[in-house]
Amino acid sequence: SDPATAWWTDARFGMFIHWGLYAALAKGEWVMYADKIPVREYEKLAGDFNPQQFDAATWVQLAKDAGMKYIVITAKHHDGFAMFHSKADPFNIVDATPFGRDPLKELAEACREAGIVLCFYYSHVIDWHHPHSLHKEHNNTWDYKLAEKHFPEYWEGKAKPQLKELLTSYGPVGLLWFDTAGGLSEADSRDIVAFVKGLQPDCLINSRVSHFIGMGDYVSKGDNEIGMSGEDQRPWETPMTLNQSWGYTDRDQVWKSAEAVIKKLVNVIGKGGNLLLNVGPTPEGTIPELSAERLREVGEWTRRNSDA
Ligand code: FUL
Repeated sequence: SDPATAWWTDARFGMFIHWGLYAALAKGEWVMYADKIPVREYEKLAGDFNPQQFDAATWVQLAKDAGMKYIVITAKHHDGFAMFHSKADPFNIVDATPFGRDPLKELAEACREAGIVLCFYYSHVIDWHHPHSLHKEHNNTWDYKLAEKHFPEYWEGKAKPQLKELLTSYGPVGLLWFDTAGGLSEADSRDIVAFVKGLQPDCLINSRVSHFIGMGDYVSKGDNEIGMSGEDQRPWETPMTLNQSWGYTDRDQVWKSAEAVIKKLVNVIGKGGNLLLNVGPTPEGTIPELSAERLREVGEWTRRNSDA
């Protein structure tokens, strides 16, 4: 096996966390796009975003209880809001909200203490807040005109500077989880991979960094997709939700039972993959109890059925 990905293939099970400003609207992480919310309106959410109940150690403990070995949290999702202190863009949780804390700093600390590997999701192509981000399909066309976009201003001015911040201020980053690369050129795909490796050579990169074949250190399957054969040539991971959405929502009540999740986990691991199981924390900063209780049950089952 490949020594670079060994820690990760050994880890098998990780926690995905979709947390952002969108939690305030409780309609999932695509709400800005779905409802065509103007940037100036969306920004107002930040003025009230104050997740006082956020406690990094509690989240990390839950991951541990579930038997997870790494955490991948949305540092920036498609809405463009940075959940960390970014000097490259003031639209971030420290500068734009009354909360004023950097949850990624606190998570980095808690993960280090608990021996959990911290990783970041970063939406590198879709960014509905920035006037110059440009994706193949999903752009903010209600605030900005496609014809006036100049992608390098976003790429050099926000995406790369923020990635540099993530790779230089939070200690070792286990992996960067990129997403929705539609429209990204092969040159820019290679550029971002080289940029990340230049800053942290050991940081893994998932295949969604680019639509060009074979990029990244491992394959991200489709959302909730497990795959059939178990004959994959490269390490892979299934990103999966507990209900039907990623970001916090108050209307999605279709939950997988703990038993169903255990079967998925066994299925994925049996085929040689990793399972990245998602939770969508609330605007108050807590992991919904329905999710937490399922994760704890999964961990209990694993402990009951292992001799370790
Ligand atoms: C998708 C994204 O568009 C979703 O919002 C979510 O992050 C999922 C894991 O990947 O492609």
